[in-house]
Amino acid sequence: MNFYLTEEQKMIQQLTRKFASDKIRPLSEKIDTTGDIPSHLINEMAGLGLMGITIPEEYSGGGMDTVCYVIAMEEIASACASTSTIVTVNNSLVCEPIFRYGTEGQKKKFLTPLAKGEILGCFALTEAGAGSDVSAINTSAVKEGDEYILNGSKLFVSNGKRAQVVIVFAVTNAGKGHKGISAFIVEKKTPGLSIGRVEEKLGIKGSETVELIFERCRIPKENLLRQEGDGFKIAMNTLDMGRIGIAAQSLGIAQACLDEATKYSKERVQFGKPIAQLQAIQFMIADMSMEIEAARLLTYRAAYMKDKGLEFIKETSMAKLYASEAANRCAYKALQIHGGYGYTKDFPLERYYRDARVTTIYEGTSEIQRLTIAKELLKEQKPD
Ligand code: COS
Repeated sequence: MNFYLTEEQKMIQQLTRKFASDKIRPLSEKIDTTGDIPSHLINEMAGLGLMGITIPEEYSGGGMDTVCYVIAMEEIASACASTSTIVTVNNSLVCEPIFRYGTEGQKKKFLTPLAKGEILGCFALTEAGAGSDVSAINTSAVKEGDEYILNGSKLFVSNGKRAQVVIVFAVTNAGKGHKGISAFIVEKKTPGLSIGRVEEKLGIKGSETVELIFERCRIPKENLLRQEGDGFKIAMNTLDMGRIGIAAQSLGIAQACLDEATKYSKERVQFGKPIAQLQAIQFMIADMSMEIEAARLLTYRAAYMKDKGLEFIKETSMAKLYASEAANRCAYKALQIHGGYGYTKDFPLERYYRDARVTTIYEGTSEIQRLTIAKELLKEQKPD
């Protein structure tokens, strides 16, 4: 066992830390207030190979491992959680399933421009009546000749406005429960596909969250991912990778909270001395730091296991669950250390507090992660 980063991992850490500090952090407040991430920032991230980090170079990806992806996500999220949402969705939820399940033709047509960051993708699974319960989706795909006709609507689609490609999950065989769901690569320009409601949210305001409506959208049969009926498994396996990304995002937010809290506690004088000298503040800082390290170890382990081709469902759920809840606790404590100032927009704490909140919800709530961990654990136990 070794806890050291490889040369490549150190290189991506230095690169993304500098980029986050020079280019992303100065824009983060504006991104939050305007609800928009400037396209030049996305183009610069694409230029650094951050939109398809783990995708092999032959498809114009970064050709790096999942640990590198986690490191990059952590650095970007510590500067701006909204920006890291665009990165994680494109990497984990779009490039990854096309790489794993796509045909050579699908990879050439969609994966290469997505991994290059020339176009962006989004992931459309959730519906009004199907959030945690994925098999309850209603969007339908009916085969007609060489096409599938898609009807229905999807909710809470991150990056759904600016994406040009959508991974859509739809029912192709209603009698078969989760085995009747299929996955499609859908081009945004497809006639019949429109953007519905744009959500007003508490946090992650720079990454738009929208409803996508499909009205008799004709999808060529070549855009089916793998086989009919494979959609549920594709969604689950994709979310396993996605949850590593959200764990890393949570880690980044938590680290930003700790960094701000330590800095402020050394500057803020009360009772004649910096509050960092008060034991009540020290205890909060110590707890935050310990939780971040524990979350980091869980997250890096899940990424490492994925890279080694090991089963990592339980580990990714543990990483996502722990890191997201730790990020919320860290945001609470860091804001508390800032007192009244933390509650104002003069400091970034209130943004971190708002941005952290969604991490225990999207890509599977904390309750779904607990369910998944328990199911996997119970499966592992051999009968006497
Ligand atoms: N990774 C891989 N496979 C998984 C999996 C995971 N995380 N979770 C479940 N599966 C597999 C099961 O092993 C089972 O396989 P078999 O058909 O071969 O037996 C199959 O999927 C069905 O699993 P299960 O019987 O547990 O299905 P349920 O409908 O009871 O529950 C949950 C599935 C709740 C775990 C799933 O729907 C889920 O993860 N929901 C959360 C969805 C989510 O994250 N939404 C956010 C949307 S993206 S913003």
